[in-house]
Amino acid sequence: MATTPTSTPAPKTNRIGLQVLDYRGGKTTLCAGCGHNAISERIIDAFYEMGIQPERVMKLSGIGCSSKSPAYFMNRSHSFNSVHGRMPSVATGATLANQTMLGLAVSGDGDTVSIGAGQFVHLMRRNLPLIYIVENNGVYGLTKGQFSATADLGSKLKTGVINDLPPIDICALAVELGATFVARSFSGDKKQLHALIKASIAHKGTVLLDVVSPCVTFNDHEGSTKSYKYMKEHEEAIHEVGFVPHFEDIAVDYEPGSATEVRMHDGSLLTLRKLNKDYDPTDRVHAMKTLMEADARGEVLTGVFYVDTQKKNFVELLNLVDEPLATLPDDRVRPPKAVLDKIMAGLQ
Ligand SMILES: Cc1ncc(C[n+]2csc(CCOP(=O)(O)OP(=O)(O)O)c2C)c(N)n1
Ligand code: SF4
Ligand SMILES: [Mg+2]
Repeated sequence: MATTPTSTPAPKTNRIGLQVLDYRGGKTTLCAGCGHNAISERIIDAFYEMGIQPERVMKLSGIGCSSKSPAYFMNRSHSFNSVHGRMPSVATGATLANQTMLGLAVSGDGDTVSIGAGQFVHLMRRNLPLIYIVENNGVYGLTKGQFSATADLGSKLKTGVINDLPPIDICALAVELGATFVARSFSGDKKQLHALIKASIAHKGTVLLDVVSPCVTFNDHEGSTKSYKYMKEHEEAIHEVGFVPHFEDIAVDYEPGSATEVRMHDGSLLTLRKLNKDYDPTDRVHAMKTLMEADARGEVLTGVFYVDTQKKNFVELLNLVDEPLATLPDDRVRPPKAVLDKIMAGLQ
């Protein structure tokens, strides 16, 4: 009897014809269940869905388990592991050398606000076009779990040591310093994190995404305030986030009157589902107050705290030429001899 030939369905592709496999990286060497692994998965999905050419992405990180994670996604992209806490200067240099690239920085709480605090604050105030994800577990996971500068007051290490210093709230710091898209999520909140990363890709200034990401080996025990259990009990979303890229049909699933829409630089819309009907993500003072009040209540607020799509970014401020500086020929980057001679003559 003749058999009917069966055709294998074509693999699913995104708007630039790539498969999700094209966005994957090496096999993770992080602990099974580490929150950082879940964040890598969300990065893969978001970049695939947004149809970003992997070769246009530069992955930047410092040192730590979190900073190792760029090896586990988008292995067709460019990548640079800097010295511990010094990634912001590498990111700044790379972005200025080639502004056509999309910078994706992944760092840890230690890398960002312990050893790296000095570099971090200047990065935030420059509003460099860059997505900066902090995989925040409150400890130095890679060096066996010492407290970082985001560890909560009174939280307990596996060894029984209690933290007696107040934490740095990375989101409040970023809002204060001038970042123009500041949000928090939780590594286990698939839907919210996915939407936030997609929205970040469309923003043209500094995105600071603080993602609470439990360290299952050194910070997931009773007494820790960055554990899965603690987060599940204390997480409060300020609004439901849905992101509608401009190249997809706008699927509306919100009740009129209960949503705030923020138009991104590239025309995309960020839809914020407000649970708290008064929350306005464009009000910087209100963002600071909201974060401080949540802190006083011991709550972990998630969602978009602050968005400013009007402020000039660092590349615009410097008024750079459109072509990447890295590929300009010598005669376009060096002052002509006549100009140098004139300067020299003026010094005599
Ligand atoms: C100059 C320098 N100081 C200290 C270290 C040791 N060190 C390596 S990673 C790390 C902390 C990493 O913590 P975090 O950024 O929170 O990443 P995690 O491992 O928790 O993801 C430290 C202190 C180092 N590598 N270099
Ligand atoms: S030590 Fe902690 S942060 Fe590092 S890979 Fe393991 S679970 Fe993740
Ligand atoms: Mg850490």
